[in-house]
Amino acid sequence: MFSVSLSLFLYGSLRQPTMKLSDLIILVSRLVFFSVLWSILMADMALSIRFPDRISQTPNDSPNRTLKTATFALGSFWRSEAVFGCLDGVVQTTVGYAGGSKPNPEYRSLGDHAESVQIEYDPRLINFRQLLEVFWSSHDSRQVFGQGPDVGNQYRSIIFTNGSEESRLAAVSKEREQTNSKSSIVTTQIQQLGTFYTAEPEHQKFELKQNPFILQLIGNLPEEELDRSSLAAKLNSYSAELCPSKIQKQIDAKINDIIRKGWPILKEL
Ligand code: MHO
Repeated sequence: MFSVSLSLFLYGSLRQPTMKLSDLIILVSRLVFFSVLWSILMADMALSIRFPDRISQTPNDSPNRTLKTATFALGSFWRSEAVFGCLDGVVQTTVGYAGGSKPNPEYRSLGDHAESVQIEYDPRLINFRQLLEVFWSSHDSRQVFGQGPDVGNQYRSIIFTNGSEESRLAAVSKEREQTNSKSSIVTTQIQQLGTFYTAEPEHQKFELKQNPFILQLIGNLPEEELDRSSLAAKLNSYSAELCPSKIQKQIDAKINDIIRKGWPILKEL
């Protein structure tokens, strides 16, 4: 395409039998113009070939990073999921049942399990210690047999651990919490994670599902994608107004921007 237009231009100029100085100047400027264009084109191609990884990737797409999981129980899992979903470094959140012995628990018959949230996170961006801080500051670990208005054993407070280092960190943080709580007893249990039973689909991203407008804004993802999506995890927190206020405002602005411009789909934040 490029060569064809260049030939036509040059042919147009050379075709005239007698060439005046002004024609020569025009011809030379055309040549310069096309050489510059050609160099830009070549440089661009060379760069794209040399650096294919310059194509921007969200952390979610990167195949080789190692993710870790952490599991907590801190009351209703609808809220627990929203507590963690907005944190930087949290990639995915899932609600389920853990901490008991009943096989295959269900929402209406969860036996001795506790409503829990499992968090998949990138340890380069957030660590277990920081997740523990969020855990302690997001519920009342001294409340007996329930959390907030919810009464029952299924709402008890638990830190589930994977291995001895996490158990140590959990114990240290609990001692600190107990010291700060003075006379009232911190009820939180610390236990090695056994089986985590994923809860029914209607409990996943529950807060987001109360917000059909945002669901539509992200393209009415099928359940499976919604469960895996870090964008959905963030917007689940946003819908529960549990993102840090700065992020809450940023998301407000982004959504307003989309509404104003009429772009149909929110892909990333
Ligand atoms: N207070 C909540 C508890 C829900 S939960 C997932 C309710 O509306 O019933 O246990």
